[in-house]
Amino acid sequence: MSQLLKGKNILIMGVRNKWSIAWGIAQAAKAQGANLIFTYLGDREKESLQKLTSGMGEIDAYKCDVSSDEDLDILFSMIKSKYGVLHGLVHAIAFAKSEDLQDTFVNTSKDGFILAMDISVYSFIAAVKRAQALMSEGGSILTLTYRGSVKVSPGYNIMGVAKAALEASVRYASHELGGKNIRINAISAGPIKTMSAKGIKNFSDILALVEEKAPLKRNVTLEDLGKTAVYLLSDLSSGMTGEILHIDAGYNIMGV
Ligand code: NAD
Ligand code: IMJ
Repeated sequence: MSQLLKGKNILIMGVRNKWSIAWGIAQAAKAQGANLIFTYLGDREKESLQKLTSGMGEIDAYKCDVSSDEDLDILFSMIKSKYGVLHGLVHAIAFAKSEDLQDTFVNTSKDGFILAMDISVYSFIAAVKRAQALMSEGGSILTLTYRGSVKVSPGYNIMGVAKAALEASVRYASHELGGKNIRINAISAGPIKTMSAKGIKNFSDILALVEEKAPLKRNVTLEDLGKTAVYLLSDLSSGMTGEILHIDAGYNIMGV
């Protein structure tokens, strides 16, 4: 078995349960020999993470609500004192008020806008700022986005605007950190049934449509995303930064 991530300290932010994209990425990275460090949002997520990682040996996990600068500061100072160096960061976090994903886009409230941008975009910038200070041997940072950033996906609303800002943030941060050999990319994932897709109107119709129209005639899996994340986190992608990779069974290339 190859060990593409052997000896690399990789921070994974965004595991909520076994369906989380972050968990798919964590499993793939672990299989390639990475030393994983996790963050969780609250007690519920902590318990679920403990169950998931119980077979992985000793694993560090820290509480981090990304809306709290204090949580972020404590997290990265703990990582600095325990590990010294960070090689990878996976940001798989998004949140908007459920009413803003149900009402019409033009009814987005100011506080709903600020919340979605804070949790789904600023958290990425805040984590990158702290992570890069620990990436003294170079590094790879990745985040998750969705096609709703560039095409209208009814109901995605403020999250589409947030993902557009996230993708632009990937480009601006890549430009600034390239000189330190820190690469930053995003995976634009096809729809996957996670907690963040639960309760979304017509989600099974969307999955069925992708299965019918996508070149690969199927939806993507956590394994598809995990394998791409390993590529991005490893030296295999050494020449790539600032990129948005579509891992969507080819759906995005289709016209009518
Ligand atoms: P998920 O619900 O499993 O993950 C979202 C995570 O965000 C959870 O772990 C949750 O605890 C965390 N989170 C929310 N608010 C937080 C806060 N204040 N502080 C810290 N963490 C917080 O769902 P997922 O689908 O795995 O989502 C991961 C990423 O993938 C998101 O950025 C999402 O937009 C993106 N994405 C999802 C899909 C999809 O169809 N599921 C498609 C493309 C992109
Ligand atoms: C989310 C809303 C509307 C349409 C959607 C989605 N489609 C897909 C998603 C078509 C694929 C899932 N996605 C890509 C997300 O980024 C989801 C983010 C999200 C989901 C929720 C649901 C529960 C809640 N707040 C949320 N905030 C962000 O209260």
